[in-house]
Amino acid sequence: MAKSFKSLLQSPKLEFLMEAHNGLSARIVEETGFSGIWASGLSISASYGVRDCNEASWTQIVETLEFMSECTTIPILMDADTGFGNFNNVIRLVQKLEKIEIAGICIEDKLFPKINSLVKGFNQPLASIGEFCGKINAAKDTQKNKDFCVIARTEAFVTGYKVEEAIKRASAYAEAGADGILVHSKLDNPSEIIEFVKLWQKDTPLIIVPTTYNSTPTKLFRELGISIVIWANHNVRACITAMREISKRIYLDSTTKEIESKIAKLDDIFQLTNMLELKISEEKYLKEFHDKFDNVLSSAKR
Ligand code: SPV
Ligand code: MG
Repeated sequence: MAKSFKSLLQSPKLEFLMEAHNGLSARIVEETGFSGIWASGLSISASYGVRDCNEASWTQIVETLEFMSECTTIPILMDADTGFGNFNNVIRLVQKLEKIEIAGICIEDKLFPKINSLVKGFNQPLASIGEFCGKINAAKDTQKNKDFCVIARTEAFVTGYKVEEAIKRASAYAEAGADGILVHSKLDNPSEIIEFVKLWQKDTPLIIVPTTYNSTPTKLFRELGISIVIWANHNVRACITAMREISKRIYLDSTTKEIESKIAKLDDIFQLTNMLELKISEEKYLKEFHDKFDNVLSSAKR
């Protein structure tokens, strides 16, 4: 997994990660054809019904990732927020993630507990460059798989700094060993990203999250030489819209007749959760039991 994520990161072509927030959504992302998954902190928190400010514990998030990992065969990049504490928490996290075959982490240069970058009206203090570089070093020193990726995310623009600070931070993170830089912006246009790319002189690949500058043509990201675009929260948002619509219709109609054609069939669930494999295993492992049981039944009937 780590190797295949690293090749996405380093490929000369623009690649895409799609958000998932549990095993089912992860499987749907893979089935759609995406080459990788963004395990979004916002979306996983929202799916638990909590805020994206480290209200869910890191072990609760890792448990979700374990299901996602088991359900898929494409790499998962974990949105690891600030690393859930200091360098030592980052070490513990990387140790656990490698065991469940997560391809890499993305850590951001804010302070624990963080607050989602796109929420308005909150202070978003940044970590010192030195402390954040220590987390990157700790992650890189801990990983056993040489391809496990550590993405350093700078929130300089999000917290109101200009491009010079974003470049200073990203350069320090690249020098500390980050495999990629995620440069985030909350503007509704790509101007900060364009300014950043113009001044970026390192080879370290760049990742962006165009949630707010979503009307920018993808062609521009290709021209800028961006490595990966993350569609960060669109599956959880799709779920909210769909669940609201269906709940409301059933509530108003007191029947499901009208909406049956609009929702997934039960067979779809069985296929997504691979019931066929259970049938095959049952034939393999329970055959003897069934044969005996059938004999007992038929002699009882006689
Ligand atoms: C997430 O998906 O949790 C992210 C991206 O970190 S953002 O919500 O834009 O901060
Ligand atoms: Mg996040």
